[in-house]
Amino acid sequence: MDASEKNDVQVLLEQTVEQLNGLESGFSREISSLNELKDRFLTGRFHLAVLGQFKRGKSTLLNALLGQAVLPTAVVPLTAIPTFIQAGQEFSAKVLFEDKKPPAEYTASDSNKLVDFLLKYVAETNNPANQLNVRQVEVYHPAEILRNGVVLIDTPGIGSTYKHNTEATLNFLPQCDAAMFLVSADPPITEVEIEFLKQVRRKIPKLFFILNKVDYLNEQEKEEILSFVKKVISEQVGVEKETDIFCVSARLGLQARENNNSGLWNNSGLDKVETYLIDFLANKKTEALRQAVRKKAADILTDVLMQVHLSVKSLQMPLEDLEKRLKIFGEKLAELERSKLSEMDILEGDKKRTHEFLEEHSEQLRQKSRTYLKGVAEETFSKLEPEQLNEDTIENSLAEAIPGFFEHEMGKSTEIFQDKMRQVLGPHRERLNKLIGSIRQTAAELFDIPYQQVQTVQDFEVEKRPYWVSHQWARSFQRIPRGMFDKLLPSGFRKSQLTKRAMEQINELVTQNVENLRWAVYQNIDKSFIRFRSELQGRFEQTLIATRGAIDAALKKRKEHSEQITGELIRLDSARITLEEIKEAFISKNQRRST
Ligand SMILES: Nc1nc2c(ncn2[C@@H]2O[C@H](COP(=O)(O)OP(=O)(O)OP(=O)(O)O)[C@@H](O)[C@H]2O)c(=O)[nH]1
Ligand SMILES: [Mg+2]
Repeated sequence: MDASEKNDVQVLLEQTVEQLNGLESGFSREISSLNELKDRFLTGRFHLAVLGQFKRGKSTLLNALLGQAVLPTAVVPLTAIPTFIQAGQEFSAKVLFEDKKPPAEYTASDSNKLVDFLLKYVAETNNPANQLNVRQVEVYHPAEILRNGVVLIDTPGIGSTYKHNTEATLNFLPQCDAAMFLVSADPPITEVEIEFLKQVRRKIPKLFFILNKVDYLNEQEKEEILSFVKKVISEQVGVEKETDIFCVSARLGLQARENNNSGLWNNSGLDKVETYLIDFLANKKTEALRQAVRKKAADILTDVLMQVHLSVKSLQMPLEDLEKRLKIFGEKLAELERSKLSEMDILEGDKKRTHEFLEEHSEQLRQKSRTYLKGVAEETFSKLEPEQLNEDTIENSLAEAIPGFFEHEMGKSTEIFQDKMRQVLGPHRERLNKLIGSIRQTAAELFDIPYQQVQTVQDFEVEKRPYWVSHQWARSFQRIPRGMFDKLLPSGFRKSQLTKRAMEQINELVTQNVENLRWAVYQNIDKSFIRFRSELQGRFEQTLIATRGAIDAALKKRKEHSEQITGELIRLDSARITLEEIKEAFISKNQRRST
């Protein structure tokens, strides 16, 4: 898609708004929807993540693409919180927290200080297991590559000893639109990466492969590693054999950008990655968004045109005839209103049933967690000598296991409930479409105007904001019922006392953590139902305005100012013709309007 075509959609949207502003029928709702569409079209967010095992050079690669060292890098596993990098006029960063704490903000042009600022929050060493309760980290940067509305995401490496980092990244995958998957030479590719890649492929629609750190290798070694990696990912993961793998040195790339050395930039291999990404982001991404916007705008116009059509007809028709038809329409609407109410009742019932399902799910999870954590405690018991055993050793082993286990369960539960909500709300949405369709159809038949069904573009409805949540899991024993004289007890008795107390503590930890998880899911369920309910109400009312509202308004005009009707009719009909043309232009794929 070239610039003129991109412009085209924008121009069409602006023309539509201009036309609607010229009509007196109060299209304010449609005008704000069209402006919102334009806004989303121009800023269209796209989440492109960098994924890979720890220490493959993910943060360094992003720094090279940005042109300076902004993200912290190190020789030890480092990035612990996904960082969202998006376009901004100036350099800045913002850290949001889970609790009520106000965001921490950074604005200054010194990139070294920005690195220091980010280090405090995103590094595992400074914020172990996300003790600071960071919800999200956002960096704003003026780099060229971010201009097209892309959000680059630096993710925690998988497979390090910090299990919760792996889990957090896995849970985050469904929100990525595309990803760069990074491997490097030493070692070429590991079992952990293969397993990770399998999951990534299932969840992310578009993947690029990058072999980093090629500065370590001579030409022959590079070729050997490249063919080895290709063989492994095609045989074990099912990636097509012909898939390109970019060979780069992120370190040289960063040096090149910092020293303005274009020869070195080309040698680093990153020139090709950059060109590819810019091209991909400009075409594929905007194209998908453009299609969705065109479709959505055409749907809005269908609604508007129906309203204009109805107004024209109502103004032309003999008054008596108009009143008769309006009465029939009113009766039909009362019937549809009843269907809407019973739809609301079913929706309420479905909400209750979904909550019950959540209660069952939580109970199963409590049992599963108890079994798992008891297993962890028993393993600790069996590994240690009786004199090494105490509450602290058991508490530590549980504290290590808990975040990974519950992050994983959180991810699984989220997916289960997303599916559940799709299952539950899908039939409601279908019935709602039918209901709205029958209001329109009735009006169209009664007033003898063309009828067109509107299909909502559902995927695009969901507003996309980068979001990542790191949950806080209870990991330490609540009360400390340490037996003061434990040391003096015979070892068999001491062990049984300790086991008893440990099991009590495990029950307590399970209750707390499952409750955290249950509450988060409960709120998501409620939000989805509330959103759907207001969508149902909103679309129903909007359709009433577009049909009955238009006829009522015409009737009123007929009675009050019959002398102005001819002028109004001419205006409406000419707007109708222009709007039909614009709608055609939105629908026809390769249409280019000259303005
Ligand atoms: N030789 C060489 N070293 C590199 C290259 N890219 C990154 N490194 C080094 O590899 C180490 C890890 O780099 P990072 O960018 O922190 O790696 P990461 O994948 O973000 O690591 P985590 O955040 O811990 O997952 C650092 O010491 C980098 O300097 C490269 O192209 N060549
Ligand atoms: Mg990193």
